[in-house]
Amino acid sequence: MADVVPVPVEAKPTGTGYTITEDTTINVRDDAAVGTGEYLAELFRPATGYELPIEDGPSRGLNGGISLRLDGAPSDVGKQGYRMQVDPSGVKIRANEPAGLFAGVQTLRQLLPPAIESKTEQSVEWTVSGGYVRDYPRFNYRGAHLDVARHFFGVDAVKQYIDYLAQYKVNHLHLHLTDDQGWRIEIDSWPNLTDEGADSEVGGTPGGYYTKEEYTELVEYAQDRFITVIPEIDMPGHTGAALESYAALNCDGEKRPEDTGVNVGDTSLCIDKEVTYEFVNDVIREVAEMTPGPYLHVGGDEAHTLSDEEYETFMDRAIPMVLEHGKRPIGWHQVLGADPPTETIAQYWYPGQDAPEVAAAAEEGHEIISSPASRAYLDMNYNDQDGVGQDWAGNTSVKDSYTWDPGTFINGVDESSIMGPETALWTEFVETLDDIEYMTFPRLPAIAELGWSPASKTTWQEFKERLAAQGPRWDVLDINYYRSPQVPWSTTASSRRSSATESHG
Ligand code: IFG
Repeated sequence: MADVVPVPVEAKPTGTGYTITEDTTINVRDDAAVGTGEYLAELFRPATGYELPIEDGPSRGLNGGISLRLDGAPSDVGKQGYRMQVDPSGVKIRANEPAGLFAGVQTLRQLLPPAIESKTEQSVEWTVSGGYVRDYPRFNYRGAHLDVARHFFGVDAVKQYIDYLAQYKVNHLHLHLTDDQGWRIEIDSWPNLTDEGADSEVGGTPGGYYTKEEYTELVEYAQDRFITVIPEIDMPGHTGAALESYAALNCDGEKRPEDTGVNVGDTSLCIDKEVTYEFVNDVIREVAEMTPGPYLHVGGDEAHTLSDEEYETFMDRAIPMVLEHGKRPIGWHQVLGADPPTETIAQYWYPGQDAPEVAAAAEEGHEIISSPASRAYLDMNYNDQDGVGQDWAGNTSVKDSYTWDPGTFINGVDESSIMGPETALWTEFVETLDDIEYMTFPRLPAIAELGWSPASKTTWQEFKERLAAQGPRWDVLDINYYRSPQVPWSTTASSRRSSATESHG
């Protein structure tokens, strides 16, 4: 029970545990739990080599089994929590909702030896130590943002990222789909966005985009793991790819040249043109239609070419469109400058703890997602030697990413206004899945714990031991993680290939 990340609310070792054998069955009585049963079976079959049949009804197997049920959970574990009991008769996971069973499966996964992560059969005794776990999240929202505009990452890479999020109980994936360097989502009514605006990326390599079918494939893959996709169409700034694709969207009527650089803040849609709002409405409508989740992110950051009035004029028209198309708007916290409707969520991203405009907005009833660049921006380098990212918010060590509290970080914002933490991985200099893994591990599991576990149980001295115990799992999963000297990694961990580690100034 000792090494689970995120640390559970309550975990008590009891007597003898349970060993998974070739006779083990997975017992699922509720139809809504079958998907999680199948997920669990697919997770454990490769390394164990066992059939792990899924049966409905009480376990008929001789030596018990793993049972997932939607009754019998204490009400205080809520919609995302679970209760787990491990004893010689088997593993019992109980939850009020399927998401809770899924969280319990992630914990069970970590109670087995690291070899369980292997894709090939391992001769290991698959014993789960006896115990009782009662667990549920501190914040209902635990997010991870991925910038697929600066560098494009295809469906397989994003699915892999989704698997990493699921492993640590992160339940929202914010996809930064558009920026100066690329438009990554097909919009039928404005085809040039991807015909012209998707064929490059930072550095000039080919880029790419998601067709509507591919985007839907990602949404469904995430949903099967109880992860909600949040699409971001960054506006009115960070719109270079749209301005390159359609001359009409530019105030001067000229297409903007292709951008393969890393500047920020020098682009904007043309606030005074009616065609801009037709464009925005069409894009919001089509993105909303292909997004089952409740949120649509309008960006709103770094519109430095606009006056406050121009920015407010734009947001006063764009945000109601999000609401009209049935979604709840999110914006980077600059959106508050337009005094948007209270249901607009502000995503705080500056590095410091003082943000009076955010505190005032929280007072008025806005909810806040906490993504301070000094803690949660995974594109920040670990230190002056290691990382493929940036350092404008300072280097962010593993310890920096853990030793803060999303509930209290922003001065004057009460925890009750905080939806939860969200990591952000910007990809100006992050080019490969290896780079993504290097910047994400170990810092994403650290922040995932801050989002899930009780604040009273998140102490660095204790966490770093549990984090070290994750290393052998990441080795088996072949994750290219940064072996931070702050973490007492076990010596058995194999030597790691590291990513391009020159840091970018
Ligand atoms: N700020 C920009 C991003 C990206 C980032 C890199 C936000 C909201 C710096 N905006 O973060 O586009 O360039 O760390």
